[in-house]
Amino acid sequence: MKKKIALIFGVTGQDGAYLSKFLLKKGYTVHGVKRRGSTLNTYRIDDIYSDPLIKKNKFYLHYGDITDSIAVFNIIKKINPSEIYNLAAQSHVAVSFEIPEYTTNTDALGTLRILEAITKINKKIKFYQAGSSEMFGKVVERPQTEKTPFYPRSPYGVAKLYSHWITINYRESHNIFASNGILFNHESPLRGETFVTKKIVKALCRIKQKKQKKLILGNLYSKRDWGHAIDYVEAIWKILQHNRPDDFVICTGKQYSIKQFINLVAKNLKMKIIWRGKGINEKAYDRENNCIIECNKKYLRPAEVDTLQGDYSKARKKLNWKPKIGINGLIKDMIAYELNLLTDDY
Ligand code: NAP
Ligand code: F7E
Repeated sequence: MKKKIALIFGVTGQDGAYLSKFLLKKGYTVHGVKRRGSTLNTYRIDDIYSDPLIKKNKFYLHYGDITDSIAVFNIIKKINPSEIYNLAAQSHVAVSFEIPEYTTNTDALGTLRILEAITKINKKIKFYQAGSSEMFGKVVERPQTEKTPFYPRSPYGVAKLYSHWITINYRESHNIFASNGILFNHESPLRGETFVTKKIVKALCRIKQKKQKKLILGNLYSKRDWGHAIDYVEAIWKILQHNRPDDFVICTGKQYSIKQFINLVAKNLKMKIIWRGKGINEKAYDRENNCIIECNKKYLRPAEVDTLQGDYSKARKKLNWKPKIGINGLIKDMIAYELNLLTDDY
C-alpha cells in the first residue's frame, strides 16, 4: 500500500488532536500546522509530539496560518500530502459577531487558499472541509440532511457556507477529490473552555467540590444534536476514503436543550438542582438553596440557532458510519476528565 501522508490545518484544536491520534494509529505520517503564539497552544497534542531529534512517532509540526497564502502554499508544496484536512477556523459562533472580518478571512478564504494551492501543486491531493450544522441555522426542515436548504445565522455560519460551496465548485471545475463534512456539534474532554458543554461540565464539577460558587450562561432553551469528537473524526477519515468525493451530514439524530444537558450533568454528578424563575431570570439552586446557575444577557447572541437535529442516513449507507457514544457516554467522559484535573489540583 502507498504510504499515506496527512496534512492537518487546525491540528492544535479539539478535532485536530483526535484526528492526529486516529491517523497515527492507521499508520499515517501526520503533519500539522500550528499558529505561532506567545504562549504554548499544543496542550492537546503534547502526548504525541516529541522532539524531532528523538522522534517516536511520525508526527510533525509546522508554523503557519491559513490567512497567509504564501505559508499555505509553501507548506503544501513541501509536504505534498496524500490528504489535507482543513479543520482550521475561528470556530466560536458568538465571537464571530465581534470579529466578522477575521472570521471570514479564516473560515471562508482560508479554504479557498488551500484549494487553490492544491490545483497548482498536485491535483491528486484529497481535501476535507470541516463544514458545520451552523450552515442550517434557522432551520427550514427537521431533521436536517444533505439536501436541506441552508440559512446561516452568524458570520461564522455564512463563512462556512462559502467554504462548503467553494469546495464543491473546485471539485466540479478542477476535478479534485474535495469533500465536505457537515458536522453537528461534537464535544469531548478536549473541547474549548468557552463552548457551552465544557463550560457546564467544568463548572458543575468545580461547584460540587466547592471550588466555584456560580455558573453564568445565556440561552437555556436552544437545542443541539451533540455527539462525541472521537466518533466524528472517524467519520471525517471515512469521508476521504469513500470511492468518490461527496458531502455528508454527521450527527447523532438526537437533540437536547442546554437545560436538559445541565440536568443530565447534574444527575451524573449526583447533584440535586432546583430551577426557579423564567427567561433571563431563570436560576438553578442547590440543596442548601444557594443559587449556582444564573443567566446573563452578555451570553445571548444577536441571532440564535434555536434547534438542530441531523439525519445521518447517507453516512450510514455510504460510509458504514454511525455514532457509538451517546449523550450519557459523552457526559461521563467529560466529567471524568474534569474530576481528574481537580484531583491533580488537590
Ligand atoms: P477548535 O478546537 O476551535 O480548533 C480550531 C483550530 O483552528 C485550532 O487548531 C486553531 O489554532 C486553528 N486556527 C484558528 N484560526 C487559524 C488560522 N487563522 N490559521 C491556522 N489555524 C487556525 O475547533 P474544533 O472544535 O476542533 O473544530 C474543528 C473544525 O470543525 C473547525 O473548522 C470548526 O469550525 C469545525 N466544526 C466544529 C464543530 C464542533 O462541534 N466542534 C462542528 C462543526 C464544524 P489555535 O489552537 O492556535 O487557536
Ligand atoms: O453554543 C447556548 C448558545 O457555543 C451552543 C461550534 O463548535 O457547534 C458549535 O457552535 C448553544 C448556543 O456551540 C452559553 O447560545 C447558552 O445556542 O457551545 P456553543 P455552537 O454555537 O452550537 C457548531 C456546530 C460549530 O460549527 C461551531 O464551531 O448554547 N449557550 N449559554 C451558550 N453558549 C456558550 N458558548 N456559552 C454560554 O454561556
